[in-house]
Amino acid sequence: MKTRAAVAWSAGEPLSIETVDLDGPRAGEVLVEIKATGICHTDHFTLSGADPEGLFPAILGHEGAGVVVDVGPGVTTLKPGDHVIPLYTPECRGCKFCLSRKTNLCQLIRGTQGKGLMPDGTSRFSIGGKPILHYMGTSTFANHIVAPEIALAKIRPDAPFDKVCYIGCGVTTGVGAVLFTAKVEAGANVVVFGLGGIGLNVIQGARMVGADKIIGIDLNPEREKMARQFGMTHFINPKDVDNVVDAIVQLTDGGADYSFECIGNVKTMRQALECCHKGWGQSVVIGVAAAGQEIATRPFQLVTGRVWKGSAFGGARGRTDVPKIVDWYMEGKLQIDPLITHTLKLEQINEGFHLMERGESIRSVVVF
Ligand code: NAD
Ligand code: DAO
Ligand code: ZN
Repeated sequence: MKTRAAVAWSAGEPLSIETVDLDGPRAGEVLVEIKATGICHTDHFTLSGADPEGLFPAILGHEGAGVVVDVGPGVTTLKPGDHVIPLYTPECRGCKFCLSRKTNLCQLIRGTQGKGLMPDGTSRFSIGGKPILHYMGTSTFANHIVAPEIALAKIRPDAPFDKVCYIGCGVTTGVGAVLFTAKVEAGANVVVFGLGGIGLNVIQGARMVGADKIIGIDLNPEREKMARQFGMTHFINPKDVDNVVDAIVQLTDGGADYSFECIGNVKTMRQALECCHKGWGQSVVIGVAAAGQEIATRPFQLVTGRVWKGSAFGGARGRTDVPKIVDWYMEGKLQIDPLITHTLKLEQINEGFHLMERGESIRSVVVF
């Protein structure tokens, strides 16, 4: 079939709207009509050329929602008409990683997904016979995609696509890091570095679990208002204090119980660790730093009980947890609507990237 997509022909170039050939689903695969997709920082990172693993030409996008159109042989858990969210972290429930119950990083199709290919080693997208690569196994900047069954979460049919697409990355990454990775308990003091599309969701996760102080850190003063609406109790702009770590330690009577780095900057990753309480404070790295960057601290920070860990996709098991997060949104336990600051047509997708670069959007969503 033919579909429309924003194609990334090469790094650093704007996306180009093209008519693309899409082969139908093979064994274990599903054809999905994408109804809406968010534009995330990570798409920007790859398109900019800063992502060492970025491959071109490709169809980017990893934060979508849509409807199943057709299924390939052997697909048992989805049928045409089902509403789904594509998962860049699949959940096969059978690999060593899934069975460990210690991680959400399913590895069954990791090798081919990282190469921009379907599990059989080929691409379903092409233009004029030339293959176009998939991206993160999702490629939600296309109106139709083929994805493995294990990389699709079935969601309730009454959830609005233009809002719940954000659960495909940002919401789950932020809220999940609080609930599934850190397992923050009620009454804890939480610090969030970076109040963008991820950090604001960490803040609402912290509020959901009943955190006490929720301290937000951002260089952009415009972020304070929205963060307070999501549950932030204190705001620190690093420009306004001599030492951000000292300011947090003072505010929390010794340090944070939990901190989350949602920027991708190795300097703030260090601050996030060192602002944690001696003996038990945990710092979770969510931000993805540029290629070649390394983190540093004095090892004594760890010897004296602080814990440094990371979180991918909020530690969520996609097929199990994403439908629950959609339910929480539909039940009013989570806010998404105020975070969708811009809704665009596919033809306007490059404007979505510009809004992000200028710090003017939290989330832009493309509706097909
Ligand atoms: P964003 O650009 O929307 O937000 C970043 C925020 O950090 C902005 O508000 C900015 O003003 C602030 N900031 C920048 N430098 C700062 C500094 N030195 N001190 C204080 N504040 C500063 O980005 P986002 O979409 O929220 O993504 C955040 C990070 O999370 C990115 O690195 C992204 O790639 C990563 N990410 C990780 C995962 C994961 O699973 N681990 C998933 C999605 C995104
Ligand atoms: O299993 O080796 C692996 C990689 C899993 C991908 C996790 C990606 C999380 C961070 C990237 C940002 C996603 C938008
Ligand atoms: Zn698995």
